[in-house]
Amino acid sequence: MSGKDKQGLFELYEKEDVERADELVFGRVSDQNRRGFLRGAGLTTMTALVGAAIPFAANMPAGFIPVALAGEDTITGKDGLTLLNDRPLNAETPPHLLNDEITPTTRHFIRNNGIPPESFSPDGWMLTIDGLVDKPMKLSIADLKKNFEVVTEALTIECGGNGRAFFDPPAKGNQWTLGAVACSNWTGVRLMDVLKAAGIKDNVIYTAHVGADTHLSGKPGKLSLSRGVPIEKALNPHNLIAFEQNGEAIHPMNGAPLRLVVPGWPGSCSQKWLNRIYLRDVVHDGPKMTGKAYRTPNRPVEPGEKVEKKDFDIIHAMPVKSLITSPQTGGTTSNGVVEINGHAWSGDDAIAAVDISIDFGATWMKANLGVAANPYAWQNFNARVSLPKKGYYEVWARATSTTGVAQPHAIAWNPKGYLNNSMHRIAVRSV
Ligand SMILES: Nc1nc2c(c(=O)[nH]1)N[C@H]1C(S)=C(S)[C@@H](COP(=O)(O)O)O[C@H]1N2
Ligand SMILES: [Mo]
Repeated sequence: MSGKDKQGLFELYEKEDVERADELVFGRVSDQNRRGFLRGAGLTTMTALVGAAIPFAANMPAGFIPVALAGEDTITGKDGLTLLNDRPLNAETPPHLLNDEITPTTRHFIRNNGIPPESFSPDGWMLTIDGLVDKPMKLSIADLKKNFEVVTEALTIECGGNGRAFFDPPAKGNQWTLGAVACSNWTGVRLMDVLKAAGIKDNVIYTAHVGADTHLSGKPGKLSLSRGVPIEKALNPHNLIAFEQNGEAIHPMNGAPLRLVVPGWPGSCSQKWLNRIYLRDVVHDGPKMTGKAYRTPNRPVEPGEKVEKKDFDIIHAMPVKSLITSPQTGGTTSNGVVEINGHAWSGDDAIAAVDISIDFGATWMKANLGVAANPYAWQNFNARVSLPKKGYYEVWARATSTTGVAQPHAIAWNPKGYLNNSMHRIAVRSV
């Protein structure tokens, strides 16, 4: 990918590389099509960005960027998200907007690697199951609903790069702070049931997932991301092929009309706009499966150290982590009392405890810990703390998993900035 491809629209237009920007938004601008009509994938992206349909989009001349976009972060059907990049669209949720036990669709983060498909229509959407199976299948969403048990579960999805913004030296990529995580209700069928119906051949070791989004380059057939998981993980009963998010159609930017949800592992395993799963007898090698993508060093490294490809391993389960969602950092209390609320989660494990400190980690108190709605749902915690006198405090939260692993104070640095599970700190002033 060239440096230009990585730049956002605002930047490109600002640097007056208008043609390039147009090409990215409107598609290739040929001589006949000099005006770069806004349509197709460009229109989908632009519509999502401005937060409404654009009735006169076809009149929009090349080089124009909607006025509404200047300084705006509105995305249709999303509320209060922070835009990190517009091409591809990436937006995270501020922690205090993640306070709900079940994340509303309006607050579910967006992590796109490419350009979403133009049509999110469930009618006629087909999912192919093939590769090393006894009986390759092509299933409509109606077929999925008819032939398999439909279940609803609250499932945590966290991007592998959540927390990247805090790495020093910095890591390239979207500078996620804390909000590339969500726990929505997902309705669908179990991946396990569908794979078993197709008949998993004995030599299968890995899945491969394919979605209908296209690469930023616009090259036909070039995928932006195609990841997979070991077949043992794929057979976990909590992985869903989902067609509903919080009881409604999936949000277009969260993978409508059909997506995988593989909770507990990097969000990238949860293919959006899912149209094919194939089974393989080798570790899948699709885009973002190879090289250093979604991999961390398999030995301790120093911050900034250059690590060779062979010393990286594919990330499996996400680490133990917690997030304080109330109060909002920077808040004040006039009676010294602070009601703390948040969530904790840990890859394939559950949470055993969450501890809270108001004295920079010198002493800790146990938070009340809720039970998960189901395995792979985050667990809520709450605590009431009294600040002894007026002044500046930090509230820290530290989760411990059922396997006895706790969150660290500092980031275990890695070159690509993955898996930052250091403790969440918020500032509170007693006034
Ligand atoms: N087809 C497709 N699926 C995808 C992606 C993508 O770019 N294309 N991004 C992945 C990544 S990296 C993450 S973290 C999750 C994010 O899901 P969300 O955008 O619904 O929050 O989707 C995953 N599934
Ligand atoms: Mo991700």
